[in-house]
Parts: sequence; C-alpha cells; structure tokens
Amino acid sequence: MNEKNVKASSKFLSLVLRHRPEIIGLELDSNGWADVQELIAKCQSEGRSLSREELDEIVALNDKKRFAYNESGTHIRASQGHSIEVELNLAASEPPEYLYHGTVGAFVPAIQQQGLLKMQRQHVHLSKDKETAIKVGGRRGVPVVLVVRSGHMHKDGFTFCLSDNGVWLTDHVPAKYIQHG
Ligand code: HQG
Repeated sequence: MNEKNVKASSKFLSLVLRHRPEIIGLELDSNGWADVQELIAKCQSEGRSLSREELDEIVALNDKKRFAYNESGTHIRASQGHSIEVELNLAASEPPEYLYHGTVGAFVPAIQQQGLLKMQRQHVHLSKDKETAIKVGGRRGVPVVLVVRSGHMHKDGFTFCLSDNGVWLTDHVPAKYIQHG
C-alpha cells in the first residue's frame, strides 16, 4: 500500500470506528471494538476493498497509531477521538504538570469563559508537547496553543487518562486552569 492509500484508508477507518459505523452496517461493542472479519467483509460489500494485510499495515504505519488490535488480533478499535459513546476502559493516570491544547483564535473567547469542552467528542484532547498541539490547532487555521495546568487539576481531583496512542483525555478543563502558551 502506498502512503496515499494508507492515509485514505485511515480516514475511512476513523469515520467508521469513531463516528459512523452504521454507514457500512457495522456494530461496535460497548468498548468500541469491531470484529476484524466483519469489518473487512462490510468494507468490501461497500466497495472499499481492504485485506487483513492492508489493515495490519494501517495499524502499524498510521502516523498517530490511531487504531489498535486487541491481544488476540480478532478485534480492532480507534484508540481515541470517538464521537459515539464508547467506554475505552482506560485507567486513570497522573498527568504531567502541564499539558497543551491546540486550537484557533476564534475559539479562545468562548474557551476563556467556559473552559475546554469536549464538544462532539467523548473527551477533551490534550497533548504532552507543544509541537503536537500546534499541529492539532493547525488543522483549523493559525494555531493557538493553550497551556493546561494539569498537575494542579489532578491535585484538585480531576481525572485524566492516557490513550493507547499517547493522547491525554479528560472531561472538562475549567477556564481557571488554562493559560496562554
Ligand atoms: C474547541 C485529532 C469553543 C477546541 C487531533 C477544538 C486531536 C471550544 C474544537 C483530536 C471550546 C473541538 C481532537 C469552547 C473546546 N468553546 N470552542 N468552550 N472548548 N473548543 O476536533 O482537540 O488526527 O473535537 O479547541 O490530533 O481539535 O483525528 O478536538 O478546536 O487529538 O486522530 O472545539 O483530533 O486527532 O474540535 O482534536 P475536536 P481537537 P486525529
């Protein structure tokens, strides 16, 4: 598979494994897992041919390791980023003192009022480094990086989880814990 095909198939997988499994008639279990054989068969019946080998390549090569197999390799899920309700069963982890959130200037006034909200997704997404936050914000325009005082939040009783692909997840970041980077 060339890089372009990996990217296109990854985008399609993000759509079905995070947001809209029903477009190929797929069902995810409550933890977000899809049966691999069913996924392959349903992609094929929708004219999206995808072999197990190609899926292996996507899981291994995807730039952000967005997808993961279960231990026995029978099921696959997105490691984070869902809009549909799934229970990822991630253990709570102690975050570093600071985490970063990439956004754009147009959202900053609302964020200063309401804090960071999960919007359409299941969590607020935070990065451990500024470079990643710049990329996340850059998807929407000129990036603005907000610094989250995650250590302080943790001391105050807020829960954080680390996804399998290294994204920090939490439910809400109140404005008082946010500073400009
Ligand atoms: C903003 C990508 C107004 C927030 C990335 C963001 C990430 C507010 C947008 C992952 C707000 C939501 C998630 C408030 C937050 N008022 N706007 N109170 N609170 N926002 O896409 O973090 O490539 O749901 O700043 O790398 O941008 O898909 O979240 O701009 O990890 O794997 O509302 O998606 O991962 O946008 O991105 P999103 P995000 P993948």
